[in-house]
Amino acid sequence: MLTIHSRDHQYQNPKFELIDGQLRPPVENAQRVETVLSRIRSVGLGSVLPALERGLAPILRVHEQAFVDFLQNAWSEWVKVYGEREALPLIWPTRTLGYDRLPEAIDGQLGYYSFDAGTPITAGTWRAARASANVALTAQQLLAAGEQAVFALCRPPGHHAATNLYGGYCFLNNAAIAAQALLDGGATRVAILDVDYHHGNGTQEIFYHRRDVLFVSLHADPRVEYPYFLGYEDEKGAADGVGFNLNYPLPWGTDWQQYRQTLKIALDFIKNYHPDVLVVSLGVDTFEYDPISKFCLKTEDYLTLGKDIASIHKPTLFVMEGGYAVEDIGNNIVNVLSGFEDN
Ligand code: OKP
Ligand code: ZN
Repeated sequence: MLTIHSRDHQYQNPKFELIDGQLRPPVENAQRVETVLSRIRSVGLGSVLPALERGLAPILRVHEQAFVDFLQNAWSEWVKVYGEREALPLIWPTRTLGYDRLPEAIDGQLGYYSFDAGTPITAGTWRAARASANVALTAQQLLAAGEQAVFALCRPPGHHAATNLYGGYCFLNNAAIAAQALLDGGATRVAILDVDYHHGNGTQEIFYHRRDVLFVSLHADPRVEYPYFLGYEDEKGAADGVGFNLNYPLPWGTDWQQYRQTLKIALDFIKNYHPDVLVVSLGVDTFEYDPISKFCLKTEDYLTLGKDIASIHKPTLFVMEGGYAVEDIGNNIVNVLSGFEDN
């Protein structure tokens, strides 16, 4: 299987992130990609190719222009006021506070365009986020040209980023951008299977009113887990999209046997949708030793996960999302990909 990769991921390198009441070394760090890359090379998964620049057009098919402008300029606006330290929001337009005015000050704009304070913007965030989208788009092009499966080694991740919101370490929604590009390149129906531990609220929002993209997600129950406010089973899509959004919240402690029962149901549903292409939002933070998560999948289970995904026989684009057990993320990701290949 081909892998697409960009060195520019390293420009997202915050010194700290705000997590659980502390400023701590970021769990979403550059080492994650290096571990995956070295595992890909040591097992000989296939060639690793660089990302091609695709410009803003495919990004703007998914994200609002003003949001993209904001991401591009946020750092320089922040530095003018506070100097070169991580840009973080401290106020949000929520419930009975106004919510539809875009303030002029950077502090107000950060709140307007974000949904958490755990996602620092740094000097290189925009460069890294753009490169990550290009990684997904380069993989998408190869798939459109006839590859059966391609791995987009994206960082920063994307599935929490919505039309005009960033958060959850995500700025641009790589999987959604690739899915839209697949449609624009001639596909009629695209299915997205999100197996990251966290609900892909951004991907859900982007396609919620549409039936040309089916979004199916298995994740920790938002009643007790981030992102808390979306990802419930009664969110089934709206307007034309009713019936084309499927959430499977699972309890803390879910192991492979329980996970797989739900996965089979999800894959059956995807198969009956008859997609031209499958996009997998591939997070491995379902791992038993993930530092921020509470599922119990083991390294060998990821082989079976890949094999199960292959069983629906669709051209498949794997887009990397979360996974924070830095030592193991390489084995876990590559197990999904090699399990897929030797099904
Ligand atoms: C991004 B992705 C831990 C709080 C962590 C942020 C989670 C972002 C996950 N108590 N909150 O979906 O892997
Ligand atoms: Zn996650």
